[in-house]
This record gives sequence, C-alpha cells and structure tokens, in this order.
Amino acid sequence: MMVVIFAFFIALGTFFQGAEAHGQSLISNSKEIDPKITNKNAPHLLPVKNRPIKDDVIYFMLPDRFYNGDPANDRGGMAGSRLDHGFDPTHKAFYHGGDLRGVIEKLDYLEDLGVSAIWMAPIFKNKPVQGPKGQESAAYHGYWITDFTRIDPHFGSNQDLKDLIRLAHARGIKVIFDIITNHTADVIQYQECQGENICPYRSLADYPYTTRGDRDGPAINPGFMGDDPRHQTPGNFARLTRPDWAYRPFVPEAEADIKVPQWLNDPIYYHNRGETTFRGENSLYGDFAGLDDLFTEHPRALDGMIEIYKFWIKEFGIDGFRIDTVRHVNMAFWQRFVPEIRAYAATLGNPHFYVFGEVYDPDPKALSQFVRDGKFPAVLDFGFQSIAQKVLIDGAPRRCWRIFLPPTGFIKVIGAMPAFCPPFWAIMIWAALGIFSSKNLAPMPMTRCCSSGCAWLMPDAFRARGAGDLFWR
Ligand SMILES: [Ca+2]
Ligand SMILES: [Ca+2]
Ligand SMILES: [Ca+2]
Repeated sequence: MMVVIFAFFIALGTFFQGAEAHGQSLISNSKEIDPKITNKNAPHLLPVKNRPIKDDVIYFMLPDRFYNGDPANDRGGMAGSRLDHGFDPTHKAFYHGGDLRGVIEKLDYLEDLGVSAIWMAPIFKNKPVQGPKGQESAAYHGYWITDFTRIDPHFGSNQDLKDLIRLAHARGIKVIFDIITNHTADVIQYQECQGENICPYRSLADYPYTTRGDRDGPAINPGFMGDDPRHQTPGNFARLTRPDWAYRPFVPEAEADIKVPQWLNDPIYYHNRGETTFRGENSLYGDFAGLDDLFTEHPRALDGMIEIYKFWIKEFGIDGFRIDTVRHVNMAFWQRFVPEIRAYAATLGNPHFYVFGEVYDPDPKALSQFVRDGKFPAVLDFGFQSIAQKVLIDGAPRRCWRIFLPPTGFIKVIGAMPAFCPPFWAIMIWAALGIFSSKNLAPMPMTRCCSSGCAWLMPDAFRARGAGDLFWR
C-alpha cells in the first residue's frame, strides 16, 4: 500500500515582473509533440527538455515517506539499532523505508495524477542519526549530507537514480532535486563546547579572522583582508590557513574522511562561529543545530559546490534544482552559482533547467532581492503562504486573499489592504511560486475546509498568483 505521509500537488506558474497573467498560461499550445516521450495524460505538454516550468504540475515528495520498493535497503546496509542505521517505521523521526525503487514502481500512479515533474527532498548520502543523547533523530528528510556524490543507501544507488530519471523522462516527467549548499551534516565540533548542546554564536566583530579567539588574542592568518565580496579572491583566501578564529574546530577521528568530496573534511571551509539565532550576521555565518555551516564566501567552497552540482546535471540529466536555506548563504555566491549552473545545463541540451530558492521569509521585499540580485528565476512564495495561513487558519479578513488574484483583483483592494498584506509594488517584481507548508495546512485539510464553509477558496486557489495548490494527507 502506498504510504503518503504528506504530499503537495502543486500546479505551478511563475510571475515575472507582473507581465505574465497568473494562471492563464499554464499550458503551451505547441504542436511539437513527440508521442513517445509525452505524458499520456497531458499530450499537450512539450517534451521534457523543451518544456518551460510554468507548464508543469509538480509533485513534491519525501522519498522516505512515499513508497518502499526495496525492503532490503531499509537500514542502509548498516547493522545495529535505530541509533546506528536510523530505521524505525514506528517513530516519525526515523527512516520509514521509502526509496527510489518505490518512486519507480509508482510512476504509473504519478502519471495518472497528471504529474509532469517530481521534486524530491534531498537524497544524497546523509549522516544517518544526529542529535544530543536522548534527542537523536534520523536523516529521513535528507538534509544532513556527508557525501555529495552518491545516493544515500537507504534510498538506493546512483544506478537506481539513473533508472528513475530514464523511466520518468520516458513518460514526459521531469525530476527536480532539492539541493543544499549552506551546510553539511554535523561533523565538526568545537573544543570549547564539548558535552554542551549549544555553542553560542561568536561574532565577526568580537572574533575577527585575524586573531586566535577574541580580538585581543594572538595574530593568525596574516594579511587576510576579510570575506566581503571585494575580497572573495583565491589570493586573499590563500592567506586564511587557521580556522580557529572563534572556536577551535575539530573533526572527530572516526569521521575524518566521512565527507565527499575530500575538501569538505577541512574545517577551513566552514565558518566555525557557533549556533545561529537567525538574526543579522549569524543568519549567514551560524550553524543550524550544529550543522556545519560552509564558508560560502570562500572561492574554493563556491567552486566546489558548482562542481558538485554540475556533476549531477551531467551524469544524471536532472531537470532542475530547488535550493534549500538560500537566505543563509551570501548573495555573491548565488550571483555566480545560479547563472553558471543554468548555463551549464543549457550547454547539455536543457535550456529550461529551472532553479528556485527557499528563502524562508514572508516579506516580499526580502524575497525579491534573491530574484533581482541573486539571479534566481524564482523563489518559493512564502508571502503567499503567510497570507494564506492568516486567512485560512488565523481568521484574518478574507479581502487579504484577494491580493493574490489577477492584477485587476489586487488593484481594487490596494487601498484597503491591512498592514500585513505585501506591498503592491513588491508583488509586481516578485517572481514567485506558491506553496503551503504541510505544517501550516496540516490543521485544515481541503476536505474539512470545504465542508466548513470556505469552498470559496477553491476557484480562487487556481487563479492565485503563480499557483493553485491542493493538499491532502
Ligand atoms: Ca527501502
Ligand atoms: Ca550559512
Ligand atoms: Ca558542527
């Protein structure tokens, strides 16, 4: 039986500079159809490599929670208890057994739904279990990567991925990866915090790169000019040789070579400043619950991440990336990463390779920066998500919802807009995808929504900016 813990069914559109009417061009009318590679339920769709993302219906899944096609890999080939291999289908924080073979087995189901793209949560090799003693959980979600070059053994093999992509493409279904450049698994530890759960953030002002420990400490890294965009050069970073400017980071001996590619094992490529509180500078430089925060200003880290993700495009023919934790990486990183990845995909015959970012911020002004300055074709529409939550769950006035309808709709309500509705101008420049998070809609599945008198939402949902979303569980 299919196990669907959560799933989104997202009909996507993009919203570029207000010029494209939302929801009105979901389907192309081209006659260039190759029946051999076109989704049987959507014969109007262009073949995978010729199809713009706005024509796609994307199905987002956590492979671990989708379908178990191969029980032999449930423990990822590891012995021991759930604290070793991470498998425990009776506990929501551990692996449940879903894998790539399961996705392959259910391609008929996905095709019958009318899905034309699959967006999978990360599937690279992870550290299977993390967390302080007594609070351990497993990497079933895929966000604790140690090896960026292979599929996690809980999910299958690189060959399984090749098979999945070949078979999906044969049905006209794209495969989109969920990728991370901000951090790796929690491997690096700090001498000063051994045995502690939280290692407090140490700022750039109090702990500069050129002194050991605080600013009165002994001089280190002589000649290093800082990590601002002007100084993000190989020459400057060649002077950064000691990573102990704030804490004294170390890699436990048993994990010395756990990360792949090899350069990722060196603490010099990480910020090593302790835990983020998601505010100001530490939002960029801090660790999330100990996850090792990459020094994304470092040219070697930037080159390394570009190399990693080009490999997946070249070897596997991936069709797009959803990028995680975008706001926690410096803008200069994106200004090179996004165009270079897309240009590379185009040279390999995929001019529609799509990249969209997770910028977890409901403020359109903050989101729009990543489209305007960060070169993202689009970011997830957390402004939309935030308003939807306020209207549907928190009881905010229904007129707020109207700002997401076609332009005449939100021009009408602009004068009466409550303060929390995003400013009109920002919406107009905001390339957006709509999304609800499972957390936010979990209290109100669509069936309950309709039976409780908010059926007005249904037609509106499909006319809303960028997206109509259905959620079920
Ligand atoms: Ca399995
Ligand atoms: Ca960061
Ligand atoms: Ca760490």
